[in-house]
Amino acid sequence: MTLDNILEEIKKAQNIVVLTHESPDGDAVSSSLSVMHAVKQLGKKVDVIIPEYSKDFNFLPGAELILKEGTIKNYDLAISVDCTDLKRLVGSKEYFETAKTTIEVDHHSVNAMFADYSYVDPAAPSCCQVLIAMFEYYGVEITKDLATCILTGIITDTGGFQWGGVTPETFEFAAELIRKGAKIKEICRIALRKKSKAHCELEKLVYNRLEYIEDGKIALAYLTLEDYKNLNTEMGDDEGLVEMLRDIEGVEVAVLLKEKEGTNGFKISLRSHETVNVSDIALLLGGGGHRGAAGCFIAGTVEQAKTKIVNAIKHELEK
Ligand SMILES: [Mn+2]
Repeated sequence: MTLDNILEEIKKAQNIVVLTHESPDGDAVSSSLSVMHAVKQLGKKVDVIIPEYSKDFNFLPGAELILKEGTIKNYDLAISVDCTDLKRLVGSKEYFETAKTTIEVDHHSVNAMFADYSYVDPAAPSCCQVLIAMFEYYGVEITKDLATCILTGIITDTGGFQWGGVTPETFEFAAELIRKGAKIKEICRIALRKKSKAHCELEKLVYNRLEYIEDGKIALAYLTLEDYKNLNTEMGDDEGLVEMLRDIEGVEVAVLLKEKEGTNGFKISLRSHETVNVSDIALLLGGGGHRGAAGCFIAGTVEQAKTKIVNAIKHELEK
């Protein structure tokens, strides 16, 4: 069984590296640190490499150990978490490619199964929930630090137990994590609700540029590199903006176009209430994600990107 093979590989390895996707969210950073805490219990040397992430996650136990680069070149074992395919391991891909053995743990329904051992549970609402189920199977001790990381991943990827995929099991895991010492109030305050001032300024811009298309079924806004520069933004400042558009009355698909540095194009974030499958729209344009949350990249000017994404959404709405 894959789970047994994974444990065997972890036990065999001397040097382990943990990697996650680019623009890491709360689940990505939390999953990485959760694996680190668990693997350390087995007496292993483990590096967590995340080239860039929001400083908001620095409250997570162990965050001070996150590295920008590896301490060695060829790890015995590379573990990727919360990542759908190799090309999303931006900045850390080389460590995955040069490792002797590779493992991936994920919860995205579209996953490239790119490791020697892929353990993917698309029914789980966060990668951290897949991990806690694994850790229970392995008999890993859930310390307060580990509990804090896992609960943060579950809370951030479910918007505080609100989004799709949350099951009674999610609450059972959460109850157990709180019993082990995770502080839900603190996690929600820091990882879920806290907004930077730059975020509020971006929010203003998004509301100013908000366009309703198709009788208000599509809500669309964009942000340019200049906006980000003018506001001196940091990574994570634009978190939650596309969800804000999704929650407007009558909106079925929310779209936020974010100009991406060095690409001459836009990163497109799509959200829905899951009645429209935005993952299908993103897939058509070379991206991916979940039924209610997905993304892709479109090259060109803001007008060109807008036309392309709106046409793809219209096509999906007509289905
Ligand atoms: Mn996730």
